[in-house]
Order: sequence, then structure tokens, then C-alpha cells
Amino acid sequence: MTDDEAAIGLLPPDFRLGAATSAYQIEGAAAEDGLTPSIWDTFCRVPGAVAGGDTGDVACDHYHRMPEDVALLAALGLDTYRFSVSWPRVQPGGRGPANPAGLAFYDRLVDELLSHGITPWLTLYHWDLPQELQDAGGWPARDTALRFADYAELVHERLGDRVTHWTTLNEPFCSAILGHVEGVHAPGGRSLADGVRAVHHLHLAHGLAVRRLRAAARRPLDLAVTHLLGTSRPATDSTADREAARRADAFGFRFYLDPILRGRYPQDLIDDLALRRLEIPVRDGDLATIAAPIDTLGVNYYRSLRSSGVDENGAGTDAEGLPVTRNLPHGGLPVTGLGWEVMPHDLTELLLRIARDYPGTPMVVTENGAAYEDRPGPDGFVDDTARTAYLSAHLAAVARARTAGADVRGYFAWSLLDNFEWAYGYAERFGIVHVDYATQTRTPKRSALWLRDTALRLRGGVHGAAGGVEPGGR
Ligand code: GBH
Repeated sequence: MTDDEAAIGLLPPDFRLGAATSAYQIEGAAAEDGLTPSIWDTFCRVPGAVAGGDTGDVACDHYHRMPEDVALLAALGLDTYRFSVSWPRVQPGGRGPANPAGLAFYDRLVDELLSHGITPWLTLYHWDLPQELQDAGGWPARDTALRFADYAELVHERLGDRVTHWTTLNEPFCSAILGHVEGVHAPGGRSLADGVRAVHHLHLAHGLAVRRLRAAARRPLDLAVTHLLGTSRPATDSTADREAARRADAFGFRFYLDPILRGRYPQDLIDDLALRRLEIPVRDGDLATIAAPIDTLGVNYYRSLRSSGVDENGAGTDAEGLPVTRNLPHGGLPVTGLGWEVMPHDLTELLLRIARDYPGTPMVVTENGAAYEDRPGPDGFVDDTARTAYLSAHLAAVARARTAGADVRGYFAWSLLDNFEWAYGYAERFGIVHVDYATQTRTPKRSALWLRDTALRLRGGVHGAAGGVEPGGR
């Protein structure tokens, strides 16, 4: 037995093992049953925005193949499925009454999951803002947060009798910063001021929705929000690099956890923003709303970068005289297909830090996974030993964090299926199940079989005893 296997063996039988997806990345059915466009439908049509000009129009055609995909989850013995609801599918245009046909899809999905004994882990927002709300100002506008709370209540009205686990938002950092500052995600903006406003309004959307769901609930709900997090280390021990790591930690980590778990924005972040004449648009009462108690913190982890306080030429300030903060790879580490460094140890460190700095909130790793260049064999089987090793090392890292005292209760692989990987299109494959897009054939990869065996072992089953899924899908 390897050290990783031994660590994983210490996880308790009720530890959740699951797989995750999101609506726009898998559903397809882009113009069906009253769905209106989201900001990703628009962004995909901006020349050069998405590799290969790919779109989510068809994706994995999950909208039509949902029962088959749930059967796959069941065959893999996973106890939890994390999926997202498409806002423009259930409330076209982002306001007004529900679209019954759109809601009916999630109603069927939830029933299908429950009939297989799989817990639905529902995310309300995974980046597909209705385009009409973008036209009205999007996340930089405060009103979008209010619209989100209405939408949350409307989904709860239909599914709240059966869905217990609700996540408001997936990775506000990506919506706000990749979407409004770096321009690489929808809606493709490039303004730090918009990004900062978007972060606050996403937090507000989360808090308002938590309050609404609690008020509407007829039974206890498990409410969560999922953040993309990593460790923050200086590139060297120099003062400039340590200051840069402090700034990166304020902007990329504490900006997200402090308001929801401590009810305030970090003072050093406020000061850093003031240097750029930027202010977080907080109104009276916002922070109390944002800090409405949650039951679970979702942690998405892929890799960590380190921070340098000097540019390529060794200068510590930029053209405006402001301090440089540059993200760098650590170097000398193995990388995934996307060039992301494989750093499982940092996941242990990250979870322990959250447990220490924000005590009392149970955590679930709601995404972790890797893209590799998969090469199916003649029978369609992908022998993804690198992805299997990645997942196993990271699950072991979670187990080690637990042993050291972090309250981590689950781990979901990203992703169940190869799917639309945002700006990278379909070229990058994160699935534990291979999708042949030409035929929409699903074939579990070695990593899926590993996860199945791990789930079995966790529950005291016998290695390899599960039926139903074999290499090559036979
Ligand atoms: C998660 O984001 C997402 O929740 C999920 O939907 C996604 O498929 C998964 O990770 C894998 O990426 O800055 O140009 O390099 C994690 C953050 C978002 C980081 C996409 C890389 C690529 C844009 N990732 N991002 S770019």
C-alpha cells in the first residue's frame, strides 16, 4: 500500500465522494424550452475569445442524455453529484416568472439522482448570467444581486422539498476578476473598478440568497458558497516578494473569505485599493447580509502560484508608481496538460489554514482535477494514469488535512465528463469519463474506475466488486 492509499484509508465511511459539472459546460440544448442567451453564449461569439471558436450549443448534450449520465454516476458508486442550474433556463432574461419547462429539467434530474440514492449538490450560479441582466449592468451593478435572490427563491420553490444542499455561487473570483478585469471570461471586461464592484455584488447576492432560502425553507438546508482558493507564498524571502504575497493573499483569498466568514473586508486590501483610488461599494447593512451564517464552505483547488514584487526587469513599481504583484509558477514541479503545477501538499496546507483562520465552518472540496491530453485506445478506453495519480494524491492531501484537524467532509472530482472548458473550448479534457463529441459516447477512464474502487473501499466494500462499468465501457 502506498502512503497515499494509507492516508485515504483513514477517511470515514460517511465522507462524501462525488463528481462535479456545470450547466453551460455540459447541457447543450442552447435554444430549447425557452432558454434565453447567457453571457457565455455572447462571449463565445466574440472572435478569438474561445479557442477553436467553440461554444456550449451542444456540449455533452446532457440536457437530452441526463438519465444515462445519472446511471453512470450510480455505476461509479458516487454518493454525491454537484451540478449547476442554468439561470437563463429557469428564469429567461433573469427576472419575472419561472420558465416551467426549464425548471422541469432540474426536477427530473433531482428525481433521477434520488432514485439512485445520489445526493444532489445544487449550485445556483456557475457563470451563466442571463444576457439581459448583463445589458442592465451585470455584476458591477448592485441590482443583479437582488435579481439573484429572487432567482434563488424561485428554484427553491420547485426543488426545496427534495434538495438539501445548496451552493449559491461558484468561484466569484472568476466571475468578477477573470470576467471583468482580465477579460478572459464572459463578459470580457478589462476594468479593475468593475471587478471590485462585481466581487462585492456577488458577495451580496450570496448573502441575500442565503437569507431568502433560510426564510423559505420548510426543513433544515445545508447552505454553502464555493470559492477558488490556493496558498499564497512569496517567490523569495525578499521584503518586496513578501509584500507581494501579502497583497495577493488579500486580493485573491481574504477578499473572498473575510466578508462571508468574518463580516468585514480586510483593512490591508482596502488600503491597497485606495492606492488605486478604488473603493468597495459597501452600503449600510451589506456586511451583515454577506456574513449570514453558512453550513459548508466549498473549496475548489487546482494549483497555487507564488508572488513576486518585481517585474521581469527587477523594477518594484509600475508605470503609475504602484507596487508590482506578479504571479509566478514555483518551477521544478510536474505539470498537467494545461501546464498547471501539481501541488497536492498545498491542498493540505490550504485546508489547515482555513480551519485555523476561520474556525467552525465545515469544508467540502467541491472541485479538484486535471486536464491531460487523453489518448483513447482502440476500444475507446483512456488509460489516464497521470489523472488518476493527480486525484489520488489530492484526495490523500485532503485526508491528511482531516487527520491534522481540518473539518473536511467531502471531495468531488472535476469533472464527471469531458466538457466545454470555457476559454479553452473542447481541446482541454478534465473528465473522469471520456466523451466522444462526434457520437456523444461516454467511456469511463481509468480515473473513474479508481474513484469507484475508492468509494467502495471507503464504505467497507471489496476492491473491484462493483459491476456495471468496465474499461472500454463494456
Ligand atoms: C474551475 O475554475 C471552474 O469552476 C470549472 O468550471 C472549470 O472547468 C475548472 O475549474 C477547470 O478550469 O485565466 O485564461 O487561464 C478554476 C479556475 C478557470 C482557472 C478557467 C483557469 C482559465 C482562464 N480556472 N481558467 S485563463
